[in-house]
This record gives sequence, C-alpha cells and structure tokens, in this order.
Amino acid sequence: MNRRSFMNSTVVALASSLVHKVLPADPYATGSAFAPGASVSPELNGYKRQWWKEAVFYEIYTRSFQDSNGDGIGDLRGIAQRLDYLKSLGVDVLWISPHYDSPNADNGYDIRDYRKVMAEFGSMADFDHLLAETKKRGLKMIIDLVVNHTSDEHEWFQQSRKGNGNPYHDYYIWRPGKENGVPNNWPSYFGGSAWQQDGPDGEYYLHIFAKKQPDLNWDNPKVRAEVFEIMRFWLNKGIDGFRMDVIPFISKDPRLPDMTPDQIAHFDTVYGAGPHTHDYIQEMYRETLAHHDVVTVGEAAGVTNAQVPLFIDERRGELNMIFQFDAVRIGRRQWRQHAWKLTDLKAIWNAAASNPDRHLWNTFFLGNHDHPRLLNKFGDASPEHREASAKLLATLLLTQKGTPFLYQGDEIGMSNYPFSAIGQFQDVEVKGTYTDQVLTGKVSAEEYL
Ligand SMILES: [Ca+2]
Repeated sequence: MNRRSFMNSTVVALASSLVHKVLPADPYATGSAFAPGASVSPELNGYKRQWWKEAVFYEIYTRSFQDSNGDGIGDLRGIAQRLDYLKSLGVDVLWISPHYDSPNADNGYDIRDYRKVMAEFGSMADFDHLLAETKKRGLKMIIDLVVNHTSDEHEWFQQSRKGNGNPYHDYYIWRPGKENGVPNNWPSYFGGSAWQQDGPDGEYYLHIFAKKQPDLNWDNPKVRAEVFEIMRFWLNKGIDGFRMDVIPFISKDPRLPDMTPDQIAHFDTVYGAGPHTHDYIQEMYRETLAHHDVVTVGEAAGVTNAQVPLFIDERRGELNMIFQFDAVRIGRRQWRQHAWKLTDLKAIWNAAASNPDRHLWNTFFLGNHDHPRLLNKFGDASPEHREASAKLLATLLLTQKGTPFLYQGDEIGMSNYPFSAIGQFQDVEVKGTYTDQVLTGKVSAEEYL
C-alpha cells in the first residue's frame, strides 16, 4: 500500500519544494564542511557545531518503501533506486529499519544473525551497493541497532536454552520460578508475563517484548564484547551511525524485584531505569563510537525529562540524541486514542525546547513506523484539507529547534491505511492487545480497530 501510494502520488512536489524553501542548499548539511581543516566556526549560538545538528533525517521502513524485484516486499535495491529522489527532497541522512536476518516475529526487530542481511531485503552485496550509492550522492546512512534482545532463533539463544553449563547460558537472563510460577511480576510490552519457561532446567527467561525476543544479559561482559564487535563490523563498512532500539532497557536490576502496582502502571519507566545503563552506554561509546565520526540516536522508551541529560549531555560520552514520545503519543493511553488539546502539545514541546543547556540537542518528529500517520494524528486527511495540512505539518517539522526526522511518505502527504479487519495487521503488539482486549470480550472488534 505504502509503495503504490508512493509511486502514484500526485503531490510529490508539495513537500519537496517546501523542504528546499526551508532548507536552501547548505554546505554544512552533508558534513563535508566539517572535514579536518575546513574553516567552519566550531560554535553557533553557543552550541558546538555537528553535522547531525544541521541535517534532515528520513526514516525508511524498508519493507514498505520500494520493491525492486516484484515480490511485493520493499528491499535495499529499491532504496538505492530512490536515492536521487531523496536527495532532491533535501534529505541528508537515511535511517533504515532493521535489515538483518530475522524470522520477523517483530518485523526485523528480532535478529537472528547480526552479520547477515534479511533475504527478503537482498544480500550483503546489495547493502554495500546501497551504502556506496548513498555516499556517492553526499548522503549519509544510519542503521538500526537492536541489542536489548535477539531473536530466540539466534545461535546464542539456541545454545543458551540448552541449560546451565552451556557457555552461552548466561548470554540471557534466566531465573528459576517461584512457588506461584514466574520469577517476578514483570509484564511484557506485548501482553502477559515477561517470563517464559524453557530449557531442561525448568528455568524462565526474560523477554520484555515478545516470547521470541529474549533479553540479552548485558551484565555478562562477553555479551557486551559481542555487541561491540557487531557494531565495529558495520562501522568498518562506513555506516554513519545507529538508531538504537529501546537502548535504556539494556540494564536490569539483578535482584529482579516485583513491581508495585504503581510501577506496573508505568512499567516502561522501571525498565528504563536499570542500575548500569549509563555504564554500559559509556563503555559502548569508548569501545566503538568514539573512534568514528558517527551519530547515535536512542529510542528513549521509559526515560523521563529529568533523565534525558544522562543519555545525551555531550560531555558524558554516551549518545548524541534521543527520541522522546510524549508528543507523538499525546492522548494515547495504552492502545486507545483520547482527545487532546493543542495547548497540551505546545506544553510538551516547550518543555523540551526550553532547556537552556548548550550541551544537549533535541530531535523533532511527529511520527515513525510505530505510530499513525502524522496527517491523521495531527492534521486533516480529508481530500479537502490534505495538501494544506501536510504542508503545514512539514513546515512545523522543519522549523523547530532540534534535528527533524521525517517518516517515509510524509513528504507526499500519505495518510493511514483504512484497516477493517485484524487479519490485515502484521504487528505483534496490535495482535497481542487484540487478544487481551477483544478476544476476552473487554471491547468489541469494531471499537478496537
Ligand atoms: Ca522485493
């Protein structure tokens, strides 16, 4: 659907021209002016200049972007075919969704092999070709790093589940059950307990997300070394950085205490406040990122405003930017969308933008692959107002303080697909919540959809 709309759209020009008006050709935007010896002021308005602070990022959800071989699935060759178009929009940096080998229990966010390309998306040669073509045009490309968990089909987990004594057992978080079953009351994002019994010892493994996404044990130094080696593998290919999936969750309290009812209501903030998160991110920075001119943006699930500087203060050597979701999730409670006021939205943005600290830098975005189309959420998708609404939102996106992240298709005013049945969804969270809410009779199928 996305792909066809992309091809057939008649309003490609709308945001394209807009981007150029808002962002005239800027010698700083592609980073070339930051090469050693370039005569660029090191500061602007008190901020240290960095290429990624002056760039427009564009997220590509590969599966639904551009199919190059007619199998109906977007792929890396398809992205390469569209690079001139992306360049013409004024985009500087592409972020591509996970391209790794995966059984796709969670659309690629469950990785089976970190050094192999998902067969549906192409081959390693296709990845190298895409990266080379990107660089040829002065564009940059960042990739998704999904290392809070792996797929249960990853070789490490296949070994780990063989039980105590296997050298990979401690790559994951295993605990014996209690009298009542699971080791504690931690919930999974996708419904039910975060524990699953497995293996010959009757132990349970932790999965904050799906059962097929066991959480890695970052307290094991071997795990950290493996992750850093994976990062080096891709950095050495010349990628320009990483978007880090649920990175605040990598450290867990090893005592694994039960959550209070209040904590369970906001369990993401518990998962986002592990005791060694910052130690591990700083170690990652020292071991890998510090040796390359790259950008990092962390998905700040469960991070409060007060905790933001811990992740991105440039003096700490952790991440460059994070995504916070207060604005894109405004009015959302669990899966339900409630009414919200413009003043509420402004208050969220004001809170983020008013931070006077010159050592912090924000992202600005209105949607991504996990959220409804910005046109439906924040604008008016009716034929009468669609174009004006899309232009207005693009203007908003591209004129705020912070690095803008566009989602594919926003520049042509794409709107939500009119889903009418649960069978049309291929999303583990949508299906899990449907099971929790509809199949138990709490709400009707019509209301849920
Ligand atoms: Ca394809």
